[in-house]
Amino acid sequence: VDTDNEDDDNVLKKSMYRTSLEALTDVDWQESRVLIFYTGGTIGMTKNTRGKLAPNPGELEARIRKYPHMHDEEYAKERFGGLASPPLVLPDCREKRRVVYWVYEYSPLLDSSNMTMEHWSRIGNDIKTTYEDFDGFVILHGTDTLAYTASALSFMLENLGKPVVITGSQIPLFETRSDGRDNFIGSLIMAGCYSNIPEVTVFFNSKLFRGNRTAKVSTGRLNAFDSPNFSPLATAGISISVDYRSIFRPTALVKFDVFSNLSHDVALLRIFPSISSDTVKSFLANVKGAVIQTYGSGNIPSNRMDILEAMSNAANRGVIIINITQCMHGGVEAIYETGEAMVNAGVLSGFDMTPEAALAKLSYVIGKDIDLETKKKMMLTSLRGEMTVTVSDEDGGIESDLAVDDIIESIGKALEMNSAVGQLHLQEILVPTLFLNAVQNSDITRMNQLIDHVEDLNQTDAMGTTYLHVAVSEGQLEVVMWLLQHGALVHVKDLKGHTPLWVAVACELEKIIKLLVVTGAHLTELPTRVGEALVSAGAAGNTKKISSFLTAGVNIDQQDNLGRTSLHAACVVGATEMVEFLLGRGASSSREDKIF
Ligand code: ASN
Repeated sequence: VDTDNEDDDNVLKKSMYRTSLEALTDVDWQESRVLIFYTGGTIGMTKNTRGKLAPNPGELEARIRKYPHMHDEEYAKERFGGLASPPLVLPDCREKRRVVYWVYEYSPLLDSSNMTMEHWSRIGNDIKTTYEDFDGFVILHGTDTLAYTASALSFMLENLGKPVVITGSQIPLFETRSDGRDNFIGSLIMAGCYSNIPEVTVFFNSKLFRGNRTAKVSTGRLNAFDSPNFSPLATAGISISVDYRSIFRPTALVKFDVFSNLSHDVALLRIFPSISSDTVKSFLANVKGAVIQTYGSGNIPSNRMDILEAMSNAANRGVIIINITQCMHGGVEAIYETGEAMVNAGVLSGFDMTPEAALAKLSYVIGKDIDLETKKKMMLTSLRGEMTVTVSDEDGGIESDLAVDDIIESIGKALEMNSAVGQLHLQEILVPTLFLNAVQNSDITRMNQLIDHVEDLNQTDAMGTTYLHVAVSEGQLEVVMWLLQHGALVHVKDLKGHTPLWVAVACELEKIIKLLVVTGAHLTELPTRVGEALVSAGAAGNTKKISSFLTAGVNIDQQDNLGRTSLHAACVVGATEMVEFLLGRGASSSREDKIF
């Protein structure tokens, strides 16, 4: 991304990538667009004259262009040959879409040890600015504080519907032996080709982790990151295998937004044998939120009334105290008396959160303008899949739906597929078919019965169509709402590049369009393509179609590639009513086309 021509106040502007974005012509459905934020870290460093690793501003993009593993120059020339600063293109990697990507370099580039909460806000706000223009985002980041950034962004990016993948490396990208290339390429693939993983994730050493579950576990190994309490979301072997059942998806009917008013008044204290009262007291005196790392499953010495009193006093003053374990694996459980004392002192369980996630969550929750009780409730709720909330046995487990199990079992028997593997395979085939049928028939009862068996609610068929595309094309508002509330994503495109919103506009479904827009949907078609559709609606006198486009957020004066607007078209055919309608909705009568 060319930043030189701006009145460089170090702020990301759409104009930096717009020209090349708009150069993507009709065939853009075969491509996905990813924006890389290069914040610094070893991945882009080179050795300076003193032999020390340091970032080198302005170098990364130019060097990537020379590496055929990371950039397909031939493809780029053919597609973007005429552009002054063409985007980069990932060579073909056996995925359905080609990843076209842009690099936005931060200034200054940072070793991640120098990063602060302000940098998280900057990244968050940059994602907000560019959110509608890209299918996914990659953040190149130093590894030292990467798990903190990943945790913080997972909370700050509210109702995220697109992939945000953070990566870095142990050895710089351009060294002959480097983990950087695999991490870089893997992250681009995940951000560009897996729009059904709408989470803040970390891609490192062939694994995709939920960001707020990660920790840096090694200074020297290439598997520098782990997610001790949560299995990877995806693993890149010969092919990429995704555990769709674990994906966290937004279910609220609201738009994506970024919350960046984080509180700085949080801190972490690790209990150790014979820790002094004064240490605990002075620590708690200076914070609004405290994470206490205790022994084992959440224990402190039960005879240390001084510590418990200090905590209880702080909790009464309104300090939110979270108990997490010092162990690398596992979490806080109320099984020992020594742990119960903490609960009685008003300390909340952080379950199996990592220290990074606990601190980031506290800082996010405390920054909110809500009352203390709601803040505490939020701390005890898994907001982004950051912790496993253990439910006591009395509440019972999830009961499997016998009706569905029975159907699968009896079909299995009829087909003589009696092994467990055979049954599982059958389930993988049958459940999507049964669910699709329920969606098509607006059978919400059936959908409710099947949902726990559905592996990926955003799964696509051979045409790239999702359940949401289908429900929209059937015009069933209730089914669309049900799907959105269960995690269906508004941004997944079919193989023609259309999102469910385009389908809703094409079918002129006003209420569904409104619902999708409220949930953050936006048209992704080229503006001139939208212009064409407006022109033909204008010529056909189809006011309903024009209204649908307007509800979907389209500018009434949008021109096609010949510069025509719907008003031009209506005038040419003498559709008086349409002309009145358009003028009444604010159409401009002074747009010039390129024809006359
Ligand atoms: N010190 C570096 C950083 O965090 C470490 C790395 O990226 N591997 O920026």
